[in-house]
Amino acid sequence: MVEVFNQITKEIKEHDTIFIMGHQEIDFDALGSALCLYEIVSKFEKDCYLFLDRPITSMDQSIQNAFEKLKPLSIQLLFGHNYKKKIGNNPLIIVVDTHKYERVAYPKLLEQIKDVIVIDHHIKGNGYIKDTIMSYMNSSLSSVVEFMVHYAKYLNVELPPIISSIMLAGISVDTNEYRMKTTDATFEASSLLMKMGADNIQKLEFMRETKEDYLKRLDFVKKSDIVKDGFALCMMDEQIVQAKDLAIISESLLQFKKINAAFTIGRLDDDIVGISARSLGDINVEEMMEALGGGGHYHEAACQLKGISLIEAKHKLMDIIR
Ligand SMILES: [Mn+2]
Repeated sequence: MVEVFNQITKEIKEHDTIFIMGHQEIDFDALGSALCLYEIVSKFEKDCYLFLDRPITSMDQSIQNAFEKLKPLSIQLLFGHNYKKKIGNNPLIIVVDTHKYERVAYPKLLEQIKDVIVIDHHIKGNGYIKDTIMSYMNSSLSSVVEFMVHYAKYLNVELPPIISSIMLAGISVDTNEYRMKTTDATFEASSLLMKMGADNIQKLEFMRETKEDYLKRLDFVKKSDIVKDGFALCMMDEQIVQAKDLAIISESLLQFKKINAAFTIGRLDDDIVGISARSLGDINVEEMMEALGGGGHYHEAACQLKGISLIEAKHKLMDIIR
């Protein structure tokens, strides 16, 4: 790992302006990793910007709450406009928590700036960002936060407690509360974050949902079917939801005995249907989702299908399950 840290540090030092970008619909792992990196870059006295796909007011409520708490830190944010003046002479983009061109917060930025570093923990799939100056992809990591916390420690960079708390939330979300992809290194990273001032209560506060959302989800869990021995499927309705909503339902289904794989299908946009897949044991859902143009990890993966109905998406999925 030390070699990777040194290589990133070298690149940061050799550039003047650093743009940090997570994926669209930023989650706590992407946000926590980006913020940690932002703190690191700032220590090298470089101009640094966190590039987001949308204004904070149209983000997920829990992410909005996090940004509210981040206000005193005056982090420089960009939203896909007015960035050209900031590019300067010698810019670098660091992409975290995705390696797919179309998934980054603002794909256009990748056309404008040629020096790109990718740091991700998903299994490499199609549509990855080509021509990077460096790419560190390690699918044995629970989250990118797990990597970043060690990088901060290596450089002796002290993180503000609020950033540590957001990073801890990142590990919690990506592991579904230490149920998936969790190794000794995941607990070690969490322990480091607590030592750096992460507040577990604050983390829980970030992750709270409304009672209405909880009951709505329960209703879908109730309506899910066993479509094959050990395979559960939940069909949502036409209401537009976020990708993470699908993931949470699939994860809920895995809590039950005799369910070894769970799939949730729902509408992500007027012409996009999403499928979120979760599994236990030797069922590789990454392969299944990759067959539909998606990707992810062995035990958790997803795909997005354009221009088809929920029922058509179900048929495509059933073909693969069978
Ligand atoms: Mn992640």
